[in-house]
Amino acid sequence: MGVVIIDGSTVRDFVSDEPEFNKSVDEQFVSLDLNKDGVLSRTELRKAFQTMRLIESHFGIDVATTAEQLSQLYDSIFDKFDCDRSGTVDREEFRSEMKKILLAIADGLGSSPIQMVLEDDDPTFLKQAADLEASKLAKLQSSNA
Ligand SMILES: [Ca+2]
Repeated sequence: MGVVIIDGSTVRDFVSDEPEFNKSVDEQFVSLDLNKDGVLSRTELRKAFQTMRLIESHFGIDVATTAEQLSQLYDSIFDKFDCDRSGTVDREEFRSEMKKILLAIADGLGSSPIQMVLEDDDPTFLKQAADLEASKLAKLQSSNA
């Protein structure tokens, strides 16, 4: 477990590093595609958001609290992801929505850093964004030395 500090630019850097971002999103996609049919169903995506804890921690203040509200929220998110209304979310849809969500989070964070306490194996994108930032800092420091 560790504490990381991230702000909007941390998240934006992560998203704009396209190869790294796509790799990470694709990994997430594969691990979420429980029945391995190459697309995410409503159930799979719902599990995804429960796992990533994006909704509870980052979708804003006072988001859904009851099971019913949560359910509606997950439904509306699924509809957002499923751009072509096919009833499933494919890899491209997943990538582009994750990007939008993360950029929205970045805007929300702005330049005020937040502290996050994370498990070492935390699967969230924000953890990966923070790791990327840390590795860049490390490179910067070693090149200055
Ligand atoms: Ca699937």
